[in-house]
Amino acid sequence: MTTHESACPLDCPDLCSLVVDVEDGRVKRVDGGTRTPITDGFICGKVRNIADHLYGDDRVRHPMIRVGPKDGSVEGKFRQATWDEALELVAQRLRETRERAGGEAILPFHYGGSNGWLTEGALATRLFRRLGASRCVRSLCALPSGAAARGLYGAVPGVALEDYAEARLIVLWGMNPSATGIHLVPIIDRAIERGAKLVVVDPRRTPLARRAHLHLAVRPGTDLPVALAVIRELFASGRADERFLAEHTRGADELRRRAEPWTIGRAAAEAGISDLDLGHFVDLYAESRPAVIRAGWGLERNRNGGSAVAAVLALPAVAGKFGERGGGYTMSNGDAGWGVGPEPAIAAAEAPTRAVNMVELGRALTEPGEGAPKIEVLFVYNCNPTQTVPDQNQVLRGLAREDLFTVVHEQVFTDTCRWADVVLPATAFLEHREIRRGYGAMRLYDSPAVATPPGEARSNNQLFGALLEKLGLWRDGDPMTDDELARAIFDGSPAGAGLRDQLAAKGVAAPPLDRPRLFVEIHPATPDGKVDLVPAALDAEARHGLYHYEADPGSERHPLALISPAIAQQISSTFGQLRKGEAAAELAPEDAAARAITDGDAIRIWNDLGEVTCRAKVSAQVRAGVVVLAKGLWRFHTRNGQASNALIPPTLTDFAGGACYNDARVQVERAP
Ligand SMILES: Nc1nc2c(c(=O)[nH]1)N[C@H]1C(S)=C(S)[C@@H](COP(=O)(O)OP(=O)(O)OC[C@H]3O[C@@H](n4cnc5c(=O)[nH]c(N)nc54)[C@H](O)[C@@H]3O)O[C@H]1N2
Ligand SMILES: Nc1nc2c(c(=O)[nH]1)N[C@H]1C(S)=C(S)[C@@H](COP(=O)(O)OP(=O)(O)OC[C@H]3O[C@@H](n4cnc5c(=O)[nH]c(N)nc54)[C@H](O)[C@@H]3O)O[C@H]1N2
Ligand SMILES: [Mo]
Repeated sequence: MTTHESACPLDCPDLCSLVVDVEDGRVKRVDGGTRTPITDGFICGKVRNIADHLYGDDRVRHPMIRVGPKDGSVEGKFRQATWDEALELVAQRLRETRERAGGEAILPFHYGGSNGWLTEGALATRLFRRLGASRCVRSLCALPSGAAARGLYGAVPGVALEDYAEARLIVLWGMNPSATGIHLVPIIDRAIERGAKLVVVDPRRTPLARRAHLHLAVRPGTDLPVALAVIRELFASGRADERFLAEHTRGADELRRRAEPWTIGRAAAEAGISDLDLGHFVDLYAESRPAVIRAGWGLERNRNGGSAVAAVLALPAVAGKFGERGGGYTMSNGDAGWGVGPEPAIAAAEAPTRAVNMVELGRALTEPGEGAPKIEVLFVYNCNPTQTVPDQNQVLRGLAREDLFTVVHEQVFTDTCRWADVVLPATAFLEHREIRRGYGAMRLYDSPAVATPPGEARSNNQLFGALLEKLGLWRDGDPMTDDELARAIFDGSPAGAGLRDQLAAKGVAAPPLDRPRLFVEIHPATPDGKVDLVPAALDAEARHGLYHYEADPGSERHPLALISPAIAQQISSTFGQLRKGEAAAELAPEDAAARAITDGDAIRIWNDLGEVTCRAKVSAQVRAGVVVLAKGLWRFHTRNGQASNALIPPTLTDFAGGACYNDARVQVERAP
């Protein structure tokens, strides 16, 4: 038995440090380490049990090639192949398609939220850039949030999660850390013990909402008017920090003008909350110092998402909450001033080939549009599009095309693999090296492979490196091995040497400024160093201008808002194969009663895009008018094999082209 230090690169803000016991190349035990300050020796159940994922029955162990028609079934549809045969087939299809139809007939499809600079950004990107393939716009998550945060503040980190212990008021806005980043919970506990107040803005009574001093159970997609009303009221009641606004921001008058229509009463009515509660929130926020807003991703996943994030992030500037530990906001902490990135490892320039927004995959595969080349090869890695992309039925219609050649590089046999022409076995973290920086915890790891991949699994870089060579797209001096790629990343800029030294000495690197405070150690990274409250670029890009509210898309036929939040046992669809048993959709007691639905009934949830049949859970934790069906469900979790995405429109956020997962509007009835 050997024991190794590692880190968890899965898509979670916490970036835990791990201690891993390995015997005969197999992972035996995983526990929390102490090198990430917030991990503090404990980790989530998902990663503690990762051996079930690594060595379970669903693991893809060998390459497989399709032998039967594409109908989504598995039995008799695949045969085992050697890597040589599979690689030759894939290389030949890529070569032939590019020569005949052009590179843009090839679409790489990858999200890679759970991947770092070695397995997301390196050789795959180089291969597809050199092929002149279509570009995949990675829009499943965080694009509007990132654009809003950078528009207002530039590329700077927010409040360190450790510093929440110092806050007197913590606002969790569209964020459920009890499932999605559990290490913030004990820090919030400590703050509460020291007298801090907690406010939660969420359509659900999440575990922390149950303990909050104030829970604003807003209707999905109404955060923009709520935040604008807070801004309006702060100005109107003389509680805006006019001195701070004059010195450190631009656009305050314009923001105030745009917030003007949103009185407390009007915003509260739109959000379906009481004016008293909203007024109470303004008072709490105005009076508390330090006050911190943890903006989650629940905020962005609707038609108003970009403007909503921008308005929420404007609050600490309007109220003058910066300048002390535990005051301000946190969105993503990915921009912690690392000064290094994956581009030098990619070593191939991006060309302006056709861009396909991931949200629109179904349409791109079935109706490419005037003049756009037809997609003939789809190469899926680091992603499970049948379960995570909007408009599941259109995606499935696209994947069912017999003239589409689909390659899926995967760890486990996901529902997307069912539609592949070639399935290739992929390694998981702990089996390959990874370089990853956190987007919550501000740390960076270079974690070695510590376990032997089962079967014939190969890493992304092994796969894409082999294809670069086979296709003659390899060039002299290209970094190819993980060592060479890592060297390119750290040698690629002056900051790299210091990070490498830290990694060598401590196994973890901290950014140049640990726990930096905005307006103390760091300043907005905007061109003039001020907070830009109405950034011109976002205002121009936004569908109807920044801070414009688009009304609820509900209708009489489809009155209920379906939301699909994260659950503790999975990361998006990852680990879903281990969660046996049928999923339940939660609905509020009044909505259930109106439809004669009782707990445990089979129900049908539908709209014009599709339907899901599953079990009902009648729950007082959901506000009226809202149905909850977890994100990332697998086909076996529901009675008709469909997931929430069967009901989610492939529409885009007001700016930055993000997914509108929480804009699905549905009707529900007892299943016959
Ligand atoms: N265990 C676990 N951890 C994860 C993940 C996972 O799947 N499982 N996913 C990871 C990823 S990819 C991400 S992006 C993060 C996401 O982290 P979070 O942002 O915490 O997760 P979500 O569940 O997407 O949304 C948070 C909350 O927003 C609420 N919500 C939905 N619509 C609205 C709305 O319109 N307004 C407001 N105010 N709230 C709304 C939901 O009820 C939910 O409680 O978590 C990461 N961590
Ligand atoms: N309905 C609904 N859908 C959603 C959301 C929602 O709120 N509602 N949220 C969205 C969010 S926040 C996100 S981030 C996306 C995530 O969407 P996806 O990127 O599709 O994420 P996962 O479902 O985790 O699937 C990732 C897959 O990559 C594989 N993988 C992991 N590492 C490697 C590797 O090194 N190599 C290869 N080849 N494969 C690897 C995993 O086994 C897994 O099957 O989902 C989105 N989908
Ligand atoms: Mo995400």
